[in-house]
Order: sequence, then C-alpha cells, then structure tokens
Amino acid sequence: AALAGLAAVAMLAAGCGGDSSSGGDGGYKLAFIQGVTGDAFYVTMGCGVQQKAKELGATVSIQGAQKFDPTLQTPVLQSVISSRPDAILIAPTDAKSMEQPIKQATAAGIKVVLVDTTLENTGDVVSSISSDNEGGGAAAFKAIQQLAPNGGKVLVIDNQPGISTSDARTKGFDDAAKADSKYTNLGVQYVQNDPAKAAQIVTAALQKDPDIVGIFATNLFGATGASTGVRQAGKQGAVKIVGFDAGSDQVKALQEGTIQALIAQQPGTIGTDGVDQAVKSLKGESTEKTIQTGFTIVTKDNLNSSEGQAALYKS
Ligand code: T6T
Repeated sequence: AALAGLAAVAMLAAGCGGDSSSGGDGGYKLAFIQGVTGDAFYVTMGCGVQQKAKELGATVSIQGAQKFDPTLQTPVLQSVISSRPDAILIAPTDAKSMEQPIKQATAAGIKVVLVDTTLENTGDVVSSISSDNEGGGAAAFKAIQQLAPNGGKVLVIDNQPGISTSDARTKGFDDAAKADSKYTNLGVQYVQNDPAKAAQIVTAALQKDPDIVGIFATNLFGATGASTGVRQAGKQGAVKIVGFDAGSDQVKALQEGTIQALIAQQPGTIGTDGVDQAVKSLKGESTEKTIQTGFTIVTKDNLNSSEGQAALYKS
C-alpha cells in the first residue's frame, strides 16, 4: 500500500499542470485516500486537493489501494490514522463496511471529509462532497432516449453493489427507464472495476440479446470495457454507449464513435471543496454537512468546445 501511495503521488505531480509541490511547513497536515490508485477520476481530484492545500499552506499525502475494495482500503486508512494527520479526505469504497474504520479516525480526533463516495451513516464526519449521482444516472438514460429514440433493450454495467455513487447512478437510470415503456432495462451486471470483465459481459449480453440498443456504464472502467465489448461484437455505433467519467480512454472512444456520451463529473472541484471543508473545520469555522457538485454531458458535438475541454479529466 505504501508503494501504491508513492506511485500515485508521482503521477499526480506529473499530470496536474503547474507547480504541484505541497504547501509550506507548519501548516495543517492532510491525507487524501483515493477509492483506487491509477484512476483518472481520483488523479484529477488529487490535483484539486494539492492545489487547494498549497493555497492554504497545508501539506498533503495521497495514497490508495490498488483495487476498489474495502478490505484493501481499510489497512491504508489505518496506516494513515497512525501517521496522525490533522484531517483525512477519503472516498469510502463501501457505504457500510467502511463506517467502522472511518469511526476510528474521528474517534482519534482526526477531521474526516468524505469525497466522491459517502457512507450510510456519516457519523462525525465534517462534510460529504459528491456529484449529483442519481441525477447523472437519469441524464444517462435521457441521452440513450435521444440516441436510440425508438426504444428497446438497455443494459447497465456497474462496478459492484454497496458503493454510494454507482448505486445512486443505477437507481437514477432505472427509475427513468421505468417511466418510459418503450425501453426494457435488462438490469445491472457487476464487473468489479475490471474492463476485461466488462468487455466479456457485454459481448455475451449482445450474443444473448442482439437487439440491445443502449448500454449505460456507471464508471470509467465499465465504459472502457463496454466499448471494447461492443467493438468485439462488431456493433460499434449501432449499440449506443453512455458512460460516467471522462478519462483519456473514454474520450478516445467518444472520438472514435464507440461511446456516444460521457457524464463528466467535477473531481477537481470535489478535491478543492474537500480541502476547504477540512481546513475550515480545523480552524473552528462553520462547514457544510453535504455539498453536491454538478456534471457536464460530453458528446462529439461539444468535445472541442471550451466547456467540453474543461470537463475532461487529467491523467
Ligand atoms: O466514477 C468514479 C467515482 O465517482 C466512483 O465512485 C468510482 O469510480 C470512479 O472513480 C471512476 O472509475
């Protein structure tokens, strides 16, 4: 885990642009724990975290587990707690099973801010900052309605159950799909953040149901895998893919016409807001219990506009 953390820091320094050195000595000591290392979403969030920390004279360490898995994230958190930071920003990888490990941090007097994902019971955390995930899921269905207006079968590719963000996205999508009888939602297939598994599942699903018209991939890795699966089935462009997140692989698939729309979150803003809330709380200033950030729908049409370009993630 320590090595994984170091690798993440090096990537951040390379990809953030500008001076990414951390803030001065003597300021608050912050730690950011990603949902998983090597994910452009958390890399971009880390850039926001570093930028804000520097601005406020704080230092920040960035680390995470190599898989999106609470049993791997817990020891990373425990080692961070024992390094006694003033505050921890963390994206919990399970809404229930990360509650106790996070309680250990707050019980030790460390301020905790949840970024991206949240917990079922947030307990003593300062703030929970996340995208409008349910709204994003509904927006994904709306995009499929526009791309495949005659209706038909749709499929959802998701990481795993129990994650606040992707659970909300599938709910938003499913509720919207239920309201339009032209569409049949075949339901959710879980791929554990593995693009190869997502590709396999999509290829098999297209064999079983060749009339699938649209696929919603709830995050970056699912979208990459879904685009490979659709390409392998020779159905590029015919089956519409809408994916959450806008990393470089997803943008490439958008340019190539395998993916038709991306729901780009604002990970940089989640990171800057996270540091802001942590430092406010450390200074005894008032904080916000929940903060919701927005999203941009990126298609081939607005990809090259300033709005489209600003929405893309760093890597
Ligand atoms: O979609 C993001 C994040 O919001 C989600 O909680 C987990 O997956 C990503 O990090 C993308 O891979």
